[in-house]
Amino acid sequence: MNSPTKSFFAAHALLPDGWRTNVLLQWNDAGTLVAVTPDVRDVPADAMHAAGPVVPGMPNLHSHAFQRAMAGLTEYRANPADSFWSWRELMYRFASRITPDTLGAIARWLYVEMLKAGYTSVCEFHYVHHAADGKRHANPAELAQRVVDAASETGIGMTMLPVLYQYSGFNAQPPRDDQRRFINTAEQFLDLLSALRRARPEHGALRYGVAPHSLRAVSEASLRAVIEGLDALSPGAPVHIHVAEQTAEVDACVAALGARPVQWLLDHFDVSARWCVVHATHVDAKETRALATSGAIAGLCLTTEANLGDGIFPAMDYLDARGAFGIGSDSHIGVDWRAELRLLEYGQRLLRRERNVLASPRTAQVADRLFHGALEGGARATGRAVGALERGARADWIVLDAAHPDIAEKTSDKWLSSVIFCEHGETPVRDVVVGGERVVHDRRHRDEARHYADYRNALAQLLADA
Ligand code: NGQ
Ligand code: ZN
Repeated sequence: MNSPTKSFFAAHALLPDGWRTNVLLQWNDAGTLVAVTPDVRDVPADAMHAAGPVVPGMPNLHSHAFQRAMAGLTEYRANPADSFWSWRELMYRFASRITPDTLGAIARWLYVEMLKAGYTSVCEFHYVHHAADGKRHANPAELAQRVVDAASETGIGMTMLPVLYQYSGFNAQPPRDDQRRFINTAEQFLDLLSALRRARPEHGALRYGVAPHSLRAVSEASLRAVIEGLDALSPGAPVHIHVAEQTAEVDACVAALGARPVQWLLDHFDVSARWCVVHATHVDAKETRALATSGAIAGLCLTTEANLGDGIFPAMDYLDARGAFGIGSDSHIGVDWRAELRLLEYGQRLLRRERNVLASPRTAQVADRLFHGALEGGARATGRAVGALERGARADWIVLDAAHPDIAEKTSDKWLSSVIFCEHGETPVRDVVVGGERVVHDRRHRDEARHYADYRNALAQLLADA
């Protein structure tokens, strides 16, 4: 790769032990940090200099890339009881028009937006596999491969999680016609994953895992089979699953399996730190504590959960129980980790009519606690060495704009609070480096004009087909 230099000097950088000054970041050809040294006196002559405070890049642990192109198209009341489920009808209609070319163009633009926001890794929960009539592509992994290629073309780190989807509901209800694009048996699914891994092998910026869609969409046997199949390829790789996003799903799960979804999962699987339990919105007090203790990551997608009317995750109780969490932009109604973290706190404030609810006895500033928590949990959900500026981690970071009105004149202990809770004009994210390469400079992605033009063409085509 053609990094202009392999060392980077920051007057201020957020390291695992807090804000440090005069930090030298050094990385190798593979994009991995080989040294992170605070308080340096001698800065190499060829080191680049940061234009502002440096913080680790944020992992985005949940994305359905194609949904980016329908943001803003479902904000009207289409029927008397508009809900998640009626949104899903519109979403399926939109999904039915996606082609390999339009998917690639949407994903490239989405990843440009993510990078500009400071997301440096994404976990793609990818379930549109086949042609609209359900016919498999000559390469069964065609669509997933387009998404993987979009990540490498734009420069974002990726965890590709092909989705296993079998049924339309609990008790193995057959898929609907508009779900045919998603369907595989466990065996077909593992073939797809293997084909993809052969065509696009793992490297420092690419990892694979699996995503059984939800307890209503897969059987217990195939959930086991795909985890075993994954372990044969890549032991301990990430497993992501949607759970308990909607109360109707909880009720159906109780009726079919005799337990609430999170409880059932904890009782039947060895749920551990490799698991990312996406949403987990509807958990009772016992599930909240048990999920926290399991080490699994709660994949919170606050702006989407608000947009879809899912409900409010019991974040205070979960964090009190030391639960791990990360954030995802999911349906991409917005692509900004700052908004996700802010809403995580604001949901609790509105519910409890208090302020600074998610502070902890050790970390009085909510923003600091949430930022560090989302880095750590998000990183684990990626299964990649990201989320911290330390030796052995990927060289992924954000340079904030020192002159931004929410940062200027303040001391470093107020920067995260200001960046996360304030929203004034342009983003404070100025430059973004991924794997040691600067992909965003002065708020512009290196190829943004081209990817935007392609996105507009794709969107025009999808809307014309509507
Ligand atoms: C999805 N989206 O997989 O895209 C889901 C809706 C479903 C979100 N959960 C589809 N936000 O749950 O069946
Ligand atoms: Zn999702």
